[in-house]
Amino acid sequence: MIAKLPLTILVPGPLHERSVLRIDETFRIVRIDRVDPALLTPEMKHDVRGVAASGFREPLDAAFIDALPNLEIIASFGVGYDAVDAGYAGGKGIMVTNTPDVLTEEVADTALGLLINTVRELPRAEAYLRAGRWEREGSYPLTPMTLRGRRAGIFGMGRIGMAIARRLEAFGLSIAYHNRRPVEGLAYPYYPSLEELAEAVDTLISVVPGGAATEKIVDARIFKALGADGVFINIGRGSTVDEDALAEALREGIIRAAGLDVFANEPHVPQALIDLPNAVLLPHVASASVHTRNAMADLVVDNLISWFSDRKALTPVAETAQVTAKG
Ligand code: NAP
Ligand code: 8YV
Repeated sequence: MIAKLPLTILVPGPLHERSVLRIDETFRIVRIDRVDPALLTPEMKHDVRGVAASGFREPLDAAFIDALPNLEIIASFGVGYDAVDAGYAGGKGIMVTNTPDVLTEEVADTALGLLINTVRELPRAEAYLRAGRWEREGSYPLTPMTLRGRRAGIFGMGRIGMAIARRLEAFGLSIAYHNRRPVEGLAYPYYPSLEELAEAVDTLISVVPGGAATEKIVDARIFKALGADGVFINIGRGSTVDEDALAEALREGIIRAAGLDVFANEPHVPQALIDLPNAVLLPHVASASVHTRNAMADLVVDNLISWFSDRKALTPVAETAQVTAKG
């Protein structure tokens, strides 16, 4: 049992209940409804030393950071922290942490489930059974697609990309990848551009972070390169995909099928995608087990505790890796 620390942590907007409870046990917690500097009281502005937030949905930007002059650390829930201006925070000597590793295997499991559902049409086969069609009409039709002989391309061979690759190897698929830089010592074929990777494979699995560098990077050109037998799986971020181009590629047979866990404007999913029978759609559930979300929630709080007790963060993001605690 850790003694309560005389420090104020702000939770703007919704956060996993376990993080909230543990912050409340360990610190003085203050809450506002959303990430909005207009909601901060003068006391909050003065007292807040740490922020714990879901750093994916609501922009935690320069204006919000500047409104908290004594802020030392932003502990973000999730490995992706697209909405946190981590570069700005780092420039001001403010630490930003995320929740890597603890969700890697869960997300990779979901990626494989989504791939199999997409290729072998399992959600449609189940709907067929539940509608009584098996009894009335006979067997579900043979699926035109199979995993057998598929060539997988991983766009984003990082922690989760590697965990997906390990699973794909066990399933007997060949593997290639694209990152901005090749991973040292990794034997899988590397392609220096996404388009070249898409041309070389028939199953493209995207697990890159969101943000300006990847905005709509998976576009019509990439679907054309993937080709008519192509399957596109996105478990990374919806912002990386031109969704209009994807819907058109699926409708026109430019690619064969897609499995998507993430969308550009969640929780809204374009009707054009919902209408397509060759798209398998999940409501951003890749890490969403009680086990894994608890581990993520704990890591948010453990970062705060480590920062204020030992003056170091457990999982700093790249942009703030050089930030050190003052005093
Ligand atoms: P990671 O270890 O940092 O891996 C990211 C990979 O993407 C790296 O290999 C990186 O390589 C590559 N990359 C980054 N920017 C790129 C670009 N502009 N062009 C090409 N490659 C690029 O992160 P992770 O833990 O695997 O997580 C990856 C992402 O998955 C997260 O950021 C998050 O958005 C998403 N995610 C989604 C869910 C979900 O629920 N669906 C759950 C967890 C994570 P280089 O730096 O060499 O380019
Ligand atoms: C969570 C995620 O769904 O970690 C990420 O980057 O996308 C997911 O694990 C998300 O953080 C929930 O807010």
